[in-house]
Amino acid sequence: MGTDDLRPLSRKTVKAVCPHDCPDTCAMDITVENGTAVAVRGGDMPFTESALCTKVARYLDRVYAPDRVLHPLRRVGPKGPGQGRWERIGWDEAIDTITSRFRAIAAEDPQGILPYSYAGTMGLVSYASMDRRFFHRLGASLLERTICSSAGSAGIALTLGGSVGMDPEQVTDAKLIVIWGSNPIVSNLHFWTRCQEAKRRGAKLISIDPWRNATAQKCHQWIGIMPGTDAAFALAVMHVIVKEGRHDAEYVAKHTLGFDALRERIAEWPPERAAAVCGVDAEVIVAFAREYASAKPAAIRINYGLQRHYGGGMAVRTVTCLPALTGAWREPAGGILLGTSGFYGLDHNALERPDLIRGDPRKINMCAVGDALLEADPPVRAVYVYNSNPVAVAPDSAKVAKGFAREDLFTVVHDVFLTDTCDYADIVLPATTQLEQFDVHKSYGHLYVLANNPAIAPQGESKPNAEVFRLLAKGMGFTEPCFSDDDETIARQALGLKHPNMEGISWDSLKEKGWQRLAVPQRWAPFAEGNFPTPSGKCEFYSERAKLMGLDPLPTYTPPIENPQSNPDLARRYPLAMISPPARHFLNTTFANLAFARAVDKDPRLEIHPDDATARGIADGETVRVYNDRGSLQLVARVTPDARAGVVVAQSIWWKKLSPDGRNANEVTSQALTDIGRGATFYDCLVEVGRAD
Ligand SMILES: Nc1nc2c(c(=O)[nH]1)N[C@H]1C(S)=C(S)[C@@H](COP(=O)(O)OP(=O)(O)OC[C@H]3O[C@@H](n4cnc5c(=O)[nH]c(N)nc54)[C@H](O)[C@@H]3O)O[C@H]1N2
Ligand SMILES: Nc1nc2c(c(=O)[nH]1)N[C@H]1C(S)=C(S)[C@@H](COP(=O)(O)OP(=O)(O)OC[C@H]3O[C@@H](n4cnc5c(=O)[nH]c(N)nc54)[C@H](O)[C@@H]3O)O[C@H]1N2
Ligand code: SF4
Ligand SMILES: [Mo]
Repeated sequence: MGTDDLRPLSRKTVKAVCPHDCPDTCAMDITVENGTAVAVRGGDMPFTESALCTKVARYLDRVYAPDRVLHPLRRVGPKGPGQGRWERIGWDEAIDTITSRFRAIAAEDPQGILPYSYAGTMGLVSYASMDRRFFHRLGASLLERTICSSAGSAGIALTLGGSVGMDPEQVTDAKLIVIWGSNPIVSNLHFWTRCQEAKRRGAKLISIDPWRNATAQKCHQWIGIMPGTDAAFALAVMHVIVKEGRHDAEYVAKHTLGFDALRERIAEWPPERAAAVCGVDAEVIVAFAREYASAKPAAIRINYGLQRHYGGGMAVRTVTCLPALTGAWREPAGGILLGTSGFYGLDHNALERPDLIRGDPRKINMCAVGDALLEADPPVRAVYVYNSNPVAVAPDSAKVAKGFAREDLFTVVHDVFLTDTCDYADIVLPATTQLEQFDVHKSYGHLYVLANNPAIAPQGESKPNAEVFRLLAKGMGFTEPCFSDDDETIARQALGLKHPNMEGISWDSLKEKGWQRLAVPQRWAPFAEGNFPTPSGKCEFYSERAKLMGLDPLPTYTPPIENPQSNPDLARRYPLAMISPPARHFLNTTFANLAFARAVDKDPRLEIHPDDATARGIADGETVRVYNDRGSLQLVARVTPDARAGVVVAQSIWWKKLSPDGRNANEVTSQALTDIGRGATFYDCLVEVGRAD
């Protein structure tokens, strides 16, 4: 028996938060025994209902993974996958190496330095605080963080005024739930449990999605539309509703702007026209319109899947008009939800200190990082990657990898694991996991604020993001007091704003309680009486701001860049529309390296409709090649009508180096940006598929 076993058992439960990029932002209770985390459970926060999803229930596999990066590393071999040979170095040497390179570049032009980060952790401290201060003060290029939600956010802002919507907790009382471009069993589990409760109480569930995903399989109806055609569908639905006088004339008159103009626009969209665009029967559109207008309350859950197309911003703007037309906003269980983040009043200026920005740095769009690394002028000379894995997640991956492979580029990656991006790093820094750091969280899928308390000591020599930026700031000689703020001070600053929804919420109360609901009513119908955060205070069918942005001021259909209508020649060569939505046991590329997650999915697959498979002589289980002008990858075919005809589905996001041919779906996706919000167009992607031989 070792001496450790004779110690009295110290056992505690720590209130934490799931850090991942997921709308549920769950509360977690961590059981710690003698300094080791032994159990992770769902916390008592109402939205979480004490249950975590299967992947985060295995969070300790991540925390205690034997292949975690635990020390700073310096690359001693050539750049690229399979090449990396690492040499352990100390933190002092790592910080010195980075700051001396940054100093030399900054002396000529600090815009040569590019931060690259996204949502590896969503905590306000780790996501955007000390890091932003550091790069602002440095005068580095500014990164447009648009890889996920910016098109939808910009689209919904035109119609509703911000990232606001119905309270997802109320959906249990809905009579109709439309799950539109969303797969909540995979990506919004705790919303789905509420949909199931509504179903038990008699609600009808309809999925509108090109893919009969896990959720659609459990809905009463699946409407399998072609990718990128949602706006056409919604315009025809509005056409039917207004033509048949099924709209809520009183709500429309009081709380919307531009109904007459909208009426003219939707007159152009009889169901037959939309049916041809969307690839569904006109009768399906008519029946849906009647059902949607008559069900009370009717809830729509849209997710970000439907805005990953060129017309994605306008699609979200257009779909979002529906609940005002039918007055669905009158009830707490009615309306539409894309995200809730606009309800929070957090002090992002205090967190990020945009006032520190030196000069007028250029902006680089993260979705086009491949082109930026290869073509930007003046060139990008150093990249600092944290909270992200661009070599695997950014589109047009061959260009991204080629950019990162540049011998003259100095690359730092701060991560928990040796990701695909680390293969190109000069210096790798070890990151803590959520169990090893302080943080404070908002959510984009509910209405609570949560505190994350550290449960265990940092593993190895790992450090949280903010700590590394404090060291870098010191190394650069930045003397502004904000560079000495500790993590709790930063959390306190985040909550320092006077905002009606934040009343009674402070860092101290939060740290103690673990979570607090925003100061809004329990049964809340935010727009029952209008009060939209638009300039007019109304739901804007007509948008002056859209006009000023050079856009159509009315809802409209903007087709994908890659489809038969916009590019018939391309569509002849590459007739299949490929989408690559989230896989259940991965979170983007996070978890995709862990044995439990890989055991479920085994090989990366391509779901293809039997008609499309037969036409190409492809049998179920065969290895296929997916290709277009940007690149190609190998996948295993799953022949299934769950992918609608004309559409192929490659669930994502796999690590490239853990895939059979070292490639993932982003080999074929495009760097083109959306109509509004300069977002990514991952699902605006035509391909051809053939047998691998
Ligand atoms: N398990 C798991 N959860 C995740 C993630 C993950 O990778 N795995 N990723 C997280 C992230 S970063 C995000 S942004 C969120 C939300 O991420 P989303 O990308 O919204 O993901 P889903 O909710 O899976 O829903 C996307 C759905 O949109 C469909 N779709 C694609 N194109 C269209 C279209 O043009 N029209 C319509 N109607 N549907 C379309 C897809 O087939 C899919 O079913 O999920 C988060 N949660
Ligand atoms: N083909 C295709 N591509 C896609 C998508 C798709 O649907 N299809 N979805 C897109 C979307 S919606 C998104 S949001 C992006 C996601 O892109 P990313 O935000 O890059 O997501 P991840 O791949 O999960 O990478 C996050 C990395 O951050 C690391 N990390 C976690 N916590 C910390 C921390 O505290 N500190 C540091 N330094 N690192 C940490 C993780 O280990 C992980 O390697 O991908 C996009 N790419
Ligand atoms: S990934 Fe989402 S559902 Fe899973 S524990 Fe985290 S917040 Fe909850
Ligand atoms: Mo995302």
